[in-house]
Amino acid sequence: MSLRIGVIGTGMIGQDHIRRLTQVLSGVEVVAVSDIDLDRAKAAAPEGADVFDRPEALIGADRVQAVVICSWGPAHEEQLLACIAAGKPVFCEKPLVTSEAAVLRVMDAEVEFGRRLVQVGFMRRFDADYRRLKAVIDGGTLGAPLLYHSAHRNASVPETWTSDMPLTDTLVHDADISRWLLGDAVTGVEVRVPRRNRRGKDLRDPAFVLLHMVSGAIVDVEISVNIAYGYDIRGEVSCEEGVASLPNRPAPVVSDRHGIRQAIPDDWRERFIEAYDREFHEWIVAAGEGTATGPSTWDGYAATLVADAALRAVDSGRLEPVTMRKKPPLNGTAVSAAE
Ligand code: NAD
Ligand code: ISE
Repeated sequence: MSLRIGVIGTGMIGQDHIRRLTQVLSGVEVVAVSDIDLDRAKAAAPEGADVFDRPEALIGADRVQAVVICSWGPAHEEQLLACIAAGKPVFCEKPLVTSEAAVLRVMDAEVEFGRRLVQVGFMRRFDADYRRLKAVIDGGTLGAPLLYHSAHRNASVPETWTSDMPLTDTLVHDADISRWLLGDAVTGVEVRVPRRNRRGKDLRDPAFVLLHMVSGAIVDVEISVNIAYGYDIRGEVSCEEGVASLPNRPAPVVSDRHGIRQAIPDDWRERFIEAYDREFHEWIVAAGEGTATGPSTWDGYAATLVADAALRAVDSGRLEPVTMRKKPPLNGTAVSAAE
């Protein structure tokens, strides 16, 4: 029997996830969609799916067994709380929510419900290259990780982007993958904003972020959201006895009379296509059992605290501390003993 799901938010990633849920993965059926832009929801709805103008109506519908949230970050809290109140498993795109106060409300609601229901869309953890990189670090042959260099480059972002979003919407991926990759926790954040990219208009772009980890390791992150040439994600970990890196691009190397080159993806849809497929495959299995797997509310909480600290660090110019509360056992396996 297929898992019957409803999708809230039918913009760029909502449409891409509907495609994978209807054309790539099995054991799942999209039976409902909702968007504040009703025409967009109607256009994205698979045949036979109900279209709701209110997300709460979709969440409450008997036909809907589990929910996928792809609306804007500030809308996530209300929709997550409604899913938890209805006892329905929910996959929520990152950022889980956009403030510490909101994430604590979601975490408390899930704990009170008594079972994991929420999975956050940190798809990098499902990417084969990141998994192989983590296996090398965890294998210990290079010694302890000391530095992690993370480059997160987007060709462009929509006109609607606000100045905080490179830190609240983009940096959260690097915050999460750093904790997961290094098995460590973030204890403080610094941000430097160098000469701005003129293509980014009023955006704080690029941003250079330092994450101080509990072990003493340091992560540097380049956030560029208007770099024109493509979507380029890089990562290199310097350890005590060697260095391990993501392959530059998992794409064929082409040699011809113009030289030697490798294609660069346009955006996240192409670069992480297999990772999204895998994260949803695992989510569908867990949601079918009435629960969630992978990145949890706790991981969403950790990333939210880093984004909040980064915003404070922009204003203060100082190292801003990150202090996490004690982890409730329910919220998934901790990535580090430091949490
Ligand atoms: P988008 O603007 O293309 O689409 C968002 C859609 O949500 C729009 O159609 C909008 O009308 C709708 N919406 C907004 N508020 C709503 C509400 N209260 N109720 C119902 N619908 C609402 O944006 P997007 O790029 O598709 O991003 C959506 C979410 O997915 C964001 O949280 C973003 O950070 C995340 N995202 C994640 C990844 C990833 O790699 N994991 C990639 C892209 C986007
Ligand atoms: C987008 O929302 C994503 O999550 C992408 O993975 C990220 O690279 C991009 O910067 C965000 O805008």
